[in-house]
Amino acid sequence: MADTKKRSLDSDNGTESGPEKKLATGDGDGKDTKQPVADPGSMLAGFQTEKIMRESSREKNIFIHGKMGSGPNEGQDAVLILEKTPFREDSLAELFKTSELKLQMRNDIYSTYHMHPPAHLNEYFVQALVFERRCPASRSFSNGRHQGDGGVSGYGEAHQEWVYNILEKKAEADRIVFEDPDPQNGFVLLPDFKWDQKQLDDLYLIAICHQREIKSLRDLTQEHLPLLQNIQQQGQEAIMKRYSVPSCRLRVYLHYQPSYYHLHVHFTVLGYEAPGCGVERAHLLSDVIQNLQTDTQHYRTRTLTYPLRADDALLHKLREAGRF
Ligand code: G7M
Repeated sequence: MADTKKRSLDSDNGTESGPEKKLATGDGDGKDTKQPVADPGSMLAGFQTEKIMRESSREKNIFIHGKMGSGPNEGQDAVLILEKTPFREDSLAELFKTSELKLQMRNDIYSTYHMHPPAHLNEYFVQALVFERRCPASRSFSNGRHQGDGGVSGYGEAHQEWVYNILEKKAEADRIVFEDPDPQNGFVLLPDFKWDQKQLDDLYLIAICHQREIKSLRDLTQEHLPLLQNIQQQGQEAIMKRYSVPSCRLRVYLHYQPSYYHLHVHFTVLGYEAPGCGVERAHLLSDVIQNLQTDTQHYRTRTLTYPLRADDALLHKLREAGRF
C-alpha cells in the first residue's frame, strides 16, 4: 500500500487536513433537514436497555435493544449501536496534553495507565434505529447474544425506506459525493453511515443504483454489465477526486446476503477490515463483472454460500422448507 500514513478529515469544515480535499457534506454532520429530529442532545437520556444484542471487545462496539426515554419517541422500541471511534493523528498532541493519566502498574520498563481524555476527544459513534412499531429485531434477537460480523439483521427488508429517501433526496442529500442520474445505469454514491468521515483509515462509501427492480447479486445478468461497469468506474473516479484515494487502494464489493434488497455496492479502503468484507459475504465487483461476462446465468444458477446467525429469520425459513 503506497500511503499508510493516517490522514484526518477536518470535522468542522469537511476538508481533509491537507490541500483542498472537500467532503460532500454541507455542515458535516449529515443532518437531514427535511425530517423532524428530536433534540439530539437529550435523545438518549432515559434510554432503557432491555437486551444486549451483541458486544465485541475487539471491535469496540455494542448493540443494544431497548426503549426510548422521555421525548417525542418515548416508549418506542429502538436499537442503539455504540462504537468507539478510531484514533485521529491530528489530535494526539492535544490528547497527551489535556488527558488525565492514572498509573495502573509499573514493572521494570513496563507501565500501564488509564487515560481520561476531555469529552471532545472521547467520542462514540452512535447509530440509532427508532421503530414506530415493535422492533422486528427484538424478536429475532430474543435468544440473547450474537456472533458474526454483520449489523443488525431482521429489519432490513421491512425498513428499505431510507434507500428511497436517498434516491429521492429526502434524506442525506447534502452527503452525496457523486450522482449519475441515468435511470438505467445511474447511481448515487455517498458515505456509508458507519463512516464518521473524520479520517480516511476507515473510508466507507456505498453506491445505490437508481434502478429499483434489482434486488441483489442473484438478479444480475449480462444485461446489467453497463450498470456495474459504470458504478465501478465512476465510483472509483469520484472517490479519487474527492478523497485522493486511488482505485488500487479500494475494495469494491457486493454483499450476499445483503441487509436490504435494492442493489448497492460497497467501497472501502484496503487495510480497513469493514464488517462483512470477508470471503463469506463479500463478492468483489470485478469478479462479479467477469463471472457475468463468462456466463450470463452465473448468479442465477450457482450455489452461493453465506453465513446466517443462529436466530436469523431466513435460517428459520430455510429449516422450515427442509433445506437443512
Ligand atoms: O449488508 P448490506 O450490503 O445490505 O449493507 C448495507 C449498508 O448500508 C451497510 O454498510 C450500512 O451501514 C449502510 N446503511 C444502512 N442504513 C440504514 C444507512 C443509511 O440510512 N444511510 C447510509 N448512508 N448508509 C446506510
